[in-house]
This record gives sequence, structure tokens and C-alpha cells, in this order.
Amino acid sequence: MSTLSGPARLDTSPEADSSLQTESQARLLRRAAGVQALAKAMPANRLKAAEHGRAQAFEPAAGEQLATADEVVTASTITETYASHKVGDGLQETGYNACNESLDRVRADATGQALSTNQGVRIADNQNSLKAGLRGPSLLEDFILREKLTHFDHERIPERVVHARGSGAHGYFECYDPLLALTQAAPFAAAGKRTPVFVRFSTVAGERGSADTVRDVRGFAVKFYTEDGNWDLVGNNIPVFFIQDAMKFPDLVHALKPEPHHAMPQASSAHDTFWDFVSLMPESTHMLMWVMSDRAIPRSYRMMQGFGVHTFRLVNAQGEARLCKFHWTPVAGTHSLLWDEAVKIAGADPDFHRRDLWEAIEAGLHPEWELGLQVFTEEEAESFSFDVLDPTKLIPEELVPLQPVGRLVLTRNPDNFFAETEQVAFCTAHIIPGIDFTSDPLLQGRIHSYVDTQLTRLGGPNFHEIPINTPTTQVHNNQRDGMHRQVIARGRVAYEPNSLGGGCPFQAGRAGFVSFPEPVQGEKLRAKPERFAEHHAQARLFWRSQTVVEQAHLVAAFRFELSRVQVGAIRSRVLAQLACVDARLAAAVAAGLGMPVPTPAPLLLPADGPAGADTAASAGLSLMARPGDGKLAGRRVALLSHEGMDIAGMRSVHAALLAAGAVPRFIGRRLGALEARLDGEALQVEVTLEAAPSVLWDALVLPDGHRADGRGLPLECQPELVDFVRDQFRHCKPLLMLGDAAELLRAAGVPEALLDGEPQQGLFRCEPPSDPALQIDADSVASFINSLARHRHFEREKLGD
Ligand code: HDE
Repeated sequence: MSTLSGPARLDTSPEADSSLQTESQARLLRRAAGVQALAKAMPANRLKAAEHGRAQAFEPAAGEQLATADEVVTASTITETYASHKVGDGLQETGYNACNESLDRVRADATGQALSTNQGVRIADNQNSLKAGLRGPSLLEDFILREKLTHFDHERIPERVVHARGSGAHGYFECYDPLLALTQAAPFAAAGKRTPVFVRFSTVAGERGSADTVRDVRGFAVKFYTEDGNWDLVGNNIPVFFIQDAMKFPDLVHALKPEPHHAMPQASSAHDTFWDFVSLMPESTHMLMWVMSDRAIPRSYRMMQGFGVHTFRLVNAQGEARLCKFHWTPVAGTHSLLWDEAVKIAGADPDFHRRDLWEAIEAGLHPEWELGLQVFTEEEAESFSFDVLDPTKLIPEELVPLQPVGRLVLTRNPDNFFAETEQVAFCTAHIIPGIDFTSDPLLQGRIHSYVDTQLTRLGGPNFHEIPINTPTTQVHNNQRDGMHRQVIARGRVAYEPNSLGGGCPFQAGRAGFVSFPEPVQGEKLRAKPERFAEHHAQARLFWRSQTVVEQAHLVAAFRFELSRVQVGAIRSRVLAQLACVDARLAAAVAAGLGMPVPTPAPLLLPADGPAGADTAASAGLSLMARPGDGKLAGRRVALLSHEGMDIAGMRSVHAALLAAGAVPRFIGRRLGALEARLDGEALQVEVTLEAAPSVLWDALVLPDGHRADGRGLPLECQPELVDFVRDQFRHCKPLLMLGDAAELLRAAGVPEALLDGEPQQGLFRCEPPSDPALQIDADSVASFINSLARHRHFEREKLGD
């Protein structure tokens, strides 16, 4: 007791004055005795022996935990039962971390509340700084102004070095059937089990304020808050990557980002440094095919696939492992924009994808994906012509079919973009029992990089305590201190093993995360496996699996990007890579650039070597393979409205679209009521043509009625209307005419038949009922709705252009 204050023993003699023996002295002594007994019960570290030997890897021992019956015997302060409004009543459950409660613990609402400073002092005047006299200088002592400005000055944090632009939402993952034979991962434990998730979609290259619809890979990151801790599946909407080794990631990103001397171009790969790099990295060719395809300009986050990219490992409770690829398939189907549309949307609504996601969720149209697994053994992997550790390769579904295992549903928008979407920290190192890594050299580098980047971005090692990042399961360890620490850890024990804290927190042993004991052998060296040297077979597989329309878009995208490249030799080098993929592809791109097709690039593996693809074509690689559930959820339809139109007809189409789940809007030259012609009923125009130009709509309805607006100007003489219709048609969108709109269509250059003489698809005409009291032709409206569900009528495009 030489360093403890208080009495060394209680005086129990009859003559002792009990009033001098305070309750806390008694408690102090009781605890000293209890702690002594606790420490004595651990005469040695019994676990030490179990730290050694191979068996430890399979059956790690649980830590030793000593129970004490006396609640005074803790490693904490003796005074903790002192109660106040601030410190609480000290009666908190032992072994409990209050920071792991739901987000409600930090959700703030100001309804009915006055303004205050961050110290809780109520602010009398939020309009004026403190001045010496009405026209005098501001005073340094104005702590209210200074606090406000200081906080404002530091409001920004560094944006993500890649994937800076993104949008997130809450939801759940629901398991179809237990997968216990495959994995002990908590989300797959029982049929119908729901695990909360937070999902963030993103673009890669652009800065935080860049446009949503640029050509780019999209991030698809899912954080599962499981009872075994957080599991992050940090994937993309493309199943392969540009490079095979983490060593090349900074080079790739430096080549892709705006060029360092003049910081251009923003959010675009169409520039010299990107193509310089990738044309010297033939392993990028497969990913380039995906990025130049319409996958890189999705219509909506809700309409794109997601992939874990790397091969992961699933481990069951018996320690048996299988290899696995993760796939998210959108229930709404895979749909994309056209390039011309994407470029125009970037100006008309840079938040196009963010808005679409937010509005769908707010409207209760919960975006949904099905999770599918490709599960295979190490032996099966050996039989493939490519290496499953090579992230530039996918596994065709013909080789390993997709096994549907559950669904992801997004049901709730964040309360606050910064607190949740910006501060969420995804990390490939966040895995849980049942999931494990493979030695994919790209994945291995990522395991380091994601935690590391948060140290700068979120300001220190305690980013896991930011509410959106805290697991819903309990967190207890001996990590302490650091910037912005939130948890107030009780007591003096911050090490393990210990006896003073009864051994707690103790190592969990077999109940904790046990790494799969993958046999690893070999020399320490910097090189790649031989099979990584094949670079073109799966690029060819992708090309062959695309429809004619998709191939045409791919060629156009290569042409556009390379036409922005200023150094001819770089263009030529890309063509040499494409020539290794497919002669027709290379010739088409070369023709667009006015260049000859160069000699194919040298192959590292002989052409008669392993095919790399194991199949000639793979249907699932086409966007058209997944048209979706045919629902209109959130599809935007413009009902062009002008003075003198047949309002009743438009209203009935509006009602049918609403009933089908679409978002119909009356759009016109100006807002407000339209004068009614036939039924005398006024109709309100909700959106103006300039606020929401043609590209922001999935389909168009033209009304019946006067062919001129209120000013008497024929519709076909109004350039904005003509442009609107032309873009709808050019972007292959369905068009419904109530009555005759021949003049307007002619002015917009809409031909009556396709080039091959086939009738136009996606153009619907509906005769107005002879009696205005009758309903509009329901069949035509239904055909229009079906066509909208199908998304686009690509047969309108001049193929091969
Ligand atoms: Fe990332 N990546 N990445 N990445 N990545 C980041 O982490 C990195 C890679 C992906 O919504 C960063 O928190 C390295 C592949 C997504 O917050 C950073 C390598 C795939 C997101 C980082 C890769 C991805 C990121 C930037 C090669 C698809 C956004 C901010 C070894 C499977 C997550 C951050 C979100 C973000 C590093 C390659 C997907 C710097 C070193 C392959 C979806 O740590």
C-alpha cells in the first residue's frame, strides 16, 4: 500500500471512531484486497505455451478471464459511482462500449431549440459581430464570431485520392438460405437473416465536385455491420482491373488523374498520360474494353452490376475453404446512357446519379441487387487457362455458374452527407470470420492502403469511432489515445496479459478471427507468375460477347478518347494492342482516327498458348443480358405541355405512368397553369424546358391539340422543342404521340422508317378518342410503358458508324 492513499487497514477495534472511516476508505481497502486476490489467481501466463507451434494457427486458445464477484474489484477508479448529469450514474454495465449503440446516440435535431456555441452558450445575436461602437472595429474578444469562423475555416477535409465523388445509402442484406457448409460469415448464417449495410457508389478519377456521368469505372462499396464485426466488400461495377500488382497503382492513378502541369482534364481518361501508360501495360487491355463500353456510363447506380473483382476465400466453421468471386446483379437490370447523352447530362445535372439514387429511395422505390457467388476449389482453379489470382481476368459464368445467395436493398438515405457518406471509411482489410484473402497481389496491397489513407483523410487512427464506421458489435481492446478519441475507457489496464483487470479484454481464441492457414512456400522475389503474361484472350472474349450495338459504342468510345490524345505514337500503340484483340475492332478504331492499323503488339505468350478465356463467348458479359424486372421504378417521363393541348389525354397518360411507378412530369416553356382547350380544366406545368432538357428524361409524350403554342408559333418552328424531340429520338428513347405530331417529328429529323426499311420501333401513336369524355387508347399507352421498361430502341442507330 506504499503508493496508495488512504488507510492501510480498517480499524475494527471497538474504540475506533466509525465516523472517521468513510465509505470510500472501506471500498478502497476492499478493492485492494480483491485486486490482490485476482492477481494471485493468475500466478503465471498460462497461455504462453499455446503461442507456439503449428496447432496454434488452427485452434488459438482463448484468453484467460478471471471473474470477480465483487463489483468494486475492477481496474477502474474507485470514485466512479459518483453520479452527475454529465458523468452518468456510474452504473453502466461492465464489459460494455456505449459507442457501439445505433446511430441514434449521435443523431441531433434542432427543432424548438435556440442557437448555441459549441460550448452550449446560447447565442443572443447571430447577425452582428462585436464592435467597439456602431462603426468601430471588431473586437478580438468576440469568441462567438471567432468560434464560428474557425469552424468554418476547417470545414473541409481532404477528399479521397481516388473515388472522391460518391453517393451513399443505408439498407440491408438478406440471406436466402444458410451457407454454413461454405462459410461461417455471419450474414449468410440463416434464411431471411438481415444484416444492416451502408453502400457507397462512386466515380474514380474525378474530384469531389465533378459530374456523375463521366466515362469511368464506378465504385460499389458495401459495409456489412455484422455481429462478428464490420465486413467491407469494396468492389467496382467492372469485374476486372487495369493492373496486376499493387506496385503499379500510384502510376495508374497518376496517369489517369488530370495532368500535373496544368491540372486538366477533369474526370476524364481522354488524355495523353492515361493512354501512354495503358498502352505500355498490355495487361490493361481487358479492362480498357470494359471502360470503353457502355458499362462506364450507367443510366443509374441502381442499374449497374457490382463485383468484388479479386478472388476471395470462403471458410466454414470446420476450417474448410473454397475460392469465391462476388457479383451484385441489379433487379432493375443493367442499363446505360449514350455518350452524347452523358456529356450533355454532365452540364444539365452534374448530380444526375446522386439525385436518381436519393429520389428513388425517398420515393420508396428501394434499389435492389441480388448477390451471386461463383464458388470453386483450388483444384478447379488450376484447371482454368488463367490464374484466378490475376485481377485482370474474370471467370466466365459458363465455367463457374453464379449461385444466388441473397439480396441487397437500399431503404434509407443518410441524414447528413458529410457525417455519413464522406466520413465512411471502407477497407478491404475489414473482413470477418468466414471470409479470407487470397494472394492476389493487387488485393494484398489494398489491405494496407485503405487504413493508411484514412489516417490523412479522417485525421488520425480513431476514424473507426466516427459513428458511421463503428461496428454494431462491441469493441474492446487496449488501443488508446490519438487524435479525437471518443471512447472513455475505464481503468488502468491497457495491456494484455493482465491480472489487474481480471485478464480482460482477453483474446477470443477459436471464437475470434482465425486466418486460413494457406500453405505458402517459395523464394522471396519480385516477379509475376507465368500465366499472368497472357493479356488479350479475355479482352477478345468480351468483344465477342457484345451485341453489334455495344461493339459500335465501344469503337466510338475508343475513337473519341484517342482523338483527344495528342501524340500520334500513343494512338498507334493502343491500336497495336487492339490488333491483338480483334482485327475488326482495330480496323474500325483506326479508321475513325484516319490511321492505318499497325502491326499487332508483341505477345508475351505464344498465340497458340492458353486461350485465357476458356470459352468463345460469354452471354452474361453483354449489358443486354440483364434487362431487369421490367418495372419503371423511377424512370422519368416528360409530358410536353403547351397552350391549347388536349389536357384530358395527357392526364390519363400521366395517371397510367404514375401507376406503373414512373416519374411523369408536365414540362413546358414556362411554369404555371395552362389554359384548357377541350375540357376547360387547367393543368400546371411543373418543369421548364431549360431546367430539365431532353437528356434528363427517359421518354417523351407529345400531346394532341393545337400545333401551336399560345403565341401562335407552330411547334415545329420552336428550336428548343425540335431539339428536345431530336435528342429523345437520337438517344433511342420511346416516344408516345397523342394524335398527330408529324410536323414536329419531321422538323426534328425523325424518319418514318429505319434505314433498312423496317418500321420505327419505340414510336407510339394514339388516336385521341372521338368523344373527349372517353378514355385514351389503353393499349398504346401500355405498349409505350413496355417499351420504356425495355429502356432503349438501339435499332434506330446507324449501325457500324
Ligand atoms: Fe481502391 N482505393 N485501390 N480499388 N477503391 C480507395 O481508399 C487502392 C482498387 C475502390 O466509397 C482509397 O478510402 C489501391 C480495386 C472503391 O469510400 C485508396 C489499389 C478496386 C473505393 C484506394 C486499389 C477498388 C476505393 C481512396 C491497388 C475494385 C471507394 C479512399 C492495389 C475492386 C470506397 C479510400 C469508398 C478507394 C487504394 C485498387 C475499389 C487510396 C492501393 C481493384 C470502390 O485507399
